[in-house]
Amino acid sequence: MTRVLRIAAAQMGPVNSAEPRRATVSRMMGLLDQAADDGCNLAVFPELALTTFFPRTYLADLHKADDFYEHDMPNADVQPLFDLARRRHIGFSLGYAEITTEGGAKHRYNSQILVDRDGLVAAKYRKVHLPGHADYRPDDPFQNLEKYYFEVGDLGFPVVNAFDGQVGMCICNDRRWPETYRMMGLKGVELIMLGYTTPIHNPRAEQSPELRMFQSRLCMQAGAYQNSTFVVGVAKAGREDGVDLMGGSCIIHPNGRVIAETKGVDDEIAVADCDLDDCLNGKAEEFNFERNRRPELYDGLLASHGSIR
Ligand code: CDT
Repeated sequence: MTRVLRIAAAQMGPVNSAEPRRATVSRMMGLLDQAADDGCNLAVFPELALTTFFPRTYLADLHKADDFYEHDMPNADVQPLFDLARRRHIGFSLGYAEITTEGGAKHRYNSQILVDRDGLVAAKYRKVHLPGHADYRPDDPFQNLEKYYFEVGDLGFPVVNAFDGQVGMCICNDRRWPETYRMMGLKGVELIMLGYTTPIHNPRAEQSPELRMFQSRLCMQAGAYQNSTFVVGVAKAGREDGVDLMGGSCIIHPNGRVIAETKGVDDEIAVADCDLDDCLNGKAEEFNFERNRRPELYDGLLASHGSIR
């Protein structure tokens, strides 16, 4: 028996602030159509796919940022993408800024959803590892205000049964944390979909674009291998509102190898056939958690700040 899913990493070029939501959605529809033409069952879009990466800009009145968030999902602007998915019988995963009102208070999350082949939302994830800072730093040439614009996700790391397998999601900075993969690995994940928006320069550290790309790949490949799962990492790339974002979207096999990747920094898909049964051997042997993990010796892992003696 095989469980082959043909997956498209649907990388997007920049989404500049001036671009209307509907124009962005129509670009995504172009990518989804391409993926469907290639026989894909599933396409994965980047983090905050519908807008510019607005946490790089400070708005003192948080409510003035409301237009960057989706109040409902789907909504009138993105409904055509959902309709296309249903018509072409292809699923997708999409990152977006979510605003919701609970108990009379507004909550904002950096979210990602999985939509099935009938155009229905099958799962949702809210980003846990928010990089950057919550305070505006006027002397800093580079703001990353994710902690200002978003709360830490409150849904944990769900793994759901979908597309014939065990499927989970995470978002951008989450990919740098082994806990992200292991939380899903312990639930038997076979496919992790993640979108990212990563500047090619880090002004706070002497890092070449090559080193930053290496680190991005390193953590995704290690996460795939150590949990015997496919990982699909998808970039929003190119020069967005004056900031250069890395591309390098890729599909990674449970053996840790990259099996498909994008070449440029614009709208582009990379496609691979992913047999979810390829996860089974690693889970049964080398990374048989039941047999080979030693949780009784990992006590301190829940300590927060390097305080283990
Ligand atoms: N979006 C996001 O999480 N980006 C971070 C950038 C950190 S920039 C120094 C990332 O980990 O890629």
